[in-house]
Order: sequence, then structure tokens, then C-alpha cells
Amino acid sequence: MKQNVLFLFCLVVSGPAWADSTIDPAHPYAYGANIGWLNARGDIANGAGLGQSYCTGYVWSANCGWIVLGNGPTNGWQYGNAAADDWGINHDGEGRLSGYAWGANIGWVTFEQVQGQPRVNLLTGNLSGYAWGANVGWIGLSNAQAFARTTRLDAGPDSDADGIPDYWEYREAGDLGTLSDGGHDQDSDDVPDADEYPADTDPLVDTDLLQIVSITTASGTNNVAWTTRPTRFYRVEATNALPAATDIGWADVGGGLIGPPASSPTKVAIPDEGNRGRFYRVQAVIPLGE
Ligand SMILES: [Ca+2]
Ligand SMILES: [Ca+2]
Ligand SMILES: [Ca+2]
Repeated sequence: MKQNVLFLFCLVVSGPAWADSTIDPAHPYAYGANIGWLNARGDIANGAGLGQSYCTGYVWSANCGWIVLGNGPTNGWQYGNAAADDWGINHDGEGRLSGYAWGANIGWVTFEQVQGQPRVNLLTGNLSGYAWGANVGWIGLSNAQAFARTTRLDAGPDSDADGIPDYWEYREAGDLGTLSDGGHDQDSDDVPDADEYPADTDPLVDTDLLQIVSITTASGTNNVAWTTRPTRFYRVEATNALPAATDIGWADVGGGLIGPPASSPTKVAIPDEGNRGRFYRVQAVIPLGE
């Protein structure tokens, strides 16, 4: 595709207002050899919004106009990409971006995990890989000069204000009514629904929950193992005496953010300080959470 051909079709495309872009103002650019720089932050109000489960908003190309990442999936959590009113870019929660974006002037832009492998690094927010447009060729999300970066992954709306985002309720339970706050525990595993979300454990399965599964000691080392999900980071903390208040006295064992783990359970080795009583706890952390 020659660039001058694209210029002929450049029109101003206005779109609906959306939440502020999640894109780092210092790192908004992607690049396509055939279409030049693209600004993923756009005009801020309409820029790209990367989410825990799907993307919204627009990328701006000076040569091609707005490219739409989606306007929200009809099932509330993931674009089907099989209907005219339900297309966009999904995020699998592990950093992979897949689906279809649309530019009025350039047609479909495909995000797929075989060739282009467009991804967001869950720790740094840096984007990498490529998207493909039949009319514009490869669009690189990072290159030697620049990379696009998101500062957060939006949870999206929480229509019933119970602290659990819509997308997670629809994905896990199929509606907004099954899961709720106030200590409600749908699967009776002693983990409230609202705590299964940050751990990304199944709120309808009582055997799926965040828990320490073993603590063993060998050669001056304590091995702590706990259940993990590939969509979460973890922090392991220890104390020598159970404190009166739950957030006093606990200290990171030194690992900082651990993960996302490739398999579950995950185990860390912690030097034994020779104390008789040593208590551990594990906290799940939502990547690039708000
Ligand atoms: Ca909710
Ligand atoms: Ca539960
Ligand atoms: Ca559960």
C-alpha cells in the first residue's frame, strides 16, 4: 500500500466520548511502515483504553484517521468478533491482545497471537508485537525508537457498585446478580465473592481459592507454596508473631511482586530466621490495577 493512496481516503471520523485513555503520555506511539506514526493516546478523551478483559477507545493516525479498538462487548466481558455490532480487541488477562480493530479509512486491523503476538507486559505496561491490516501491512506496537505503554488496565464499569467489575461478574457468573458484596460467599469456600475477584479464583467453585497449600522447612529455608493464577502477581509477607491488627507487623519476605506464575501452586524459598513462630500470608495483586 502506498502512502499517497491512503491520503486520498483520509477523512475525519468522530466517535463517541469514552473514558480517559490509559496510555502513558510519554509513550503513546506505535508505527506502521506504510502509515507512519500512530498515537494510541489520541486526544486523551478518545484515546485507547486497555482493560483487564477488553479494550476500548481509539488510536489516531495522522495519515488514516481514527482506528477503533471497540465500544464495549455486548456480553459485558469479551468481544465475540462474529457480529457487526460486537467487535474489538480482547485481553486474555495474561497480556495477550486479540481481535479486530476498525479504521473507517483502512478497514480491519487484526490482532492475533500466531504471527503478530501483540501483548502488554503485565508488570511494565509496555506493549509489544504487531497488528496487521490488509490495507496497511504490519503496525508495530514497539520498535527501536519508541513503544506504546499503558499505565493501567481498566476494570471497566461496576454497575451494581459491589466492588466486583461487570466483566468479571458476567464472565464468572453470567449475570450481575449472583455475586455481591457484604461478605456474600456464593460457593461457601470462606472467601467472599468480592475477594475472589482480586485473586481471580472461581467464585462458583469451592475448591478454587487463594490459599497457602504447604510450608516446609529444609536446610535453613522455609518453602512456602500457594495457589496461583497466571493473571495475577503475588506478594508474600511474614511476621514473627500474629499481630492484633491485620496490617501491622507484616513485612515483605523480599521477593516483591512475584509472577505472573506459569503454573500453580507456586513456591518461594525464604531464609529461615530461626524463629520458633513464623507466620506467612500471600496477597494477590491485580496487574496494573487502578
Ligand atoms: Ca459489580
Ligand atoms: Ca467464595
Ligand atoms: Ca472459589
